[in-house]
Amino acid sequence: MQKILILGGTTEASHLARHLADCGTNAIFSYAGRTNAPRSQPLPTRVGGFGGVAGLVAYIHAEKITHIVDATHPFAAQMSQNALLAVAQTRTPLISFERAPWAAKTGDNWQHVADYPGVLKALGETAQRVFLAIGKQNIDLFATAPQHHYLLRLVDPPESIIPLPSHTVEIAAGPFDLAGDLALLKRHHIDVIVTKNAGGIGARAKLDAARDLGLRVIVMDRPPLMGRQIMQSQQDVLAWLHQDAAQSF
Ligand code: 3Y8
Ligand code: NAP
Repeated sequence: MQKILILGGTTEASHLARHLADCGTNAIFSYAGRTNAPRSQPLPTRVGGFGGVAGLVAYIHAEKITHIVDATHPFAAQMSQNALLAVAQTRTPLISFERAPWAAKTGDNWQHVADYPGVLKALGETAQRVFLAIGKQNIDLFATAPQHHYLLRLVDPPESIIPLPSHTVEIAAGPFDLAGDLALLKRHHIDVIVTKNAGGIGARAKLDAARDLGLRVIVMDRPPLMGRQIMQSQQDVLAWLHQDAAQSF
């Protein structure tokens, strides 16, 4: 009897959950519990960490999970790493459902960097108005560059002091659209955008808006994670689930 665990938190995970629910598939959706009110899912949902690799192994056994779809964000590297290590012990089939990285188009003014120090270097010394579109988990790294004004878009109101002398907070959860992000960039007189190369459709509006306004974009490349079987479309993931299920009977 197939029982699928979806490691979620992305637009693709939500779309997959909708499809599996509509098909009456036996599946569980999992959130880390990072945000106060995550989008409700049409599947039974668990919220919170598993407790590392050992916790995930125990969960797989306790819930009799037969397949795992890692549909977490490309920058959720720890979760993806833990899933790889857990299934090495449980021998549970695992697929990574990860959207393709964004690629610059004609008219884009992008600078690729590998990490946050690279972002700070690319920002330079001259004070600028920066749309720091990276969420809240790494804001404090920018306290070393207080000369800039930072626009922060957060899912929930910050619970602690933002260590940036000049900043504005906008509370919003995506997916975002072009009109909204164009208005945001104009309203805040943004000079440069900082983004992770998340890929997908939910966060790309700011890149299209940047192109329209001729703004520079600093793009953080994804953390490398070896040893995963990656699929970039829901169709391929469903085929993998159906084919593997057929084999397991
Ligand atoms: C808790 C679930 C869906 C999924 C929607 C996608 C799109 C909108 C765009 C900007 C960039 C950012 C951030 C972002 C986007 C989607 C997707 C995506 C980027 C929710 C969600 C959870 C999270 C966690 C949150 C992080 C933060 C990152 C904000 C729900 C809304 C910046 C990533 O406050 C915090 O601690 C937020 C933490 C991890 C990155 C960070 O480091 O701060 N996502 N985002 C998931 C969980 O608990 O397991 O609350 O409903 C999901 C989505 N966020 O179902 O429609 O698919 O990527 N999420 C980035 O891309 O850089 C915003 O503002 O332009
Ligand atoms: P992370 O750094 O890779 O993971 C940190 C810990 O959070 C994991 O070790 C695990 O805790 C727990 N965790 C992460 N994802 C989980 C899930 N789907 N279900 C249960 N536990 C989970 O993760 P992150 O970058 O903080 O991302 C957290 C969530 O936000 C994920 O669902 C991700 O898809 C979503 N998200 C992240 C980003 C981003 O920019 N990072 C963007 C959009 C959405 P234990 O070790 O205790 O099991």
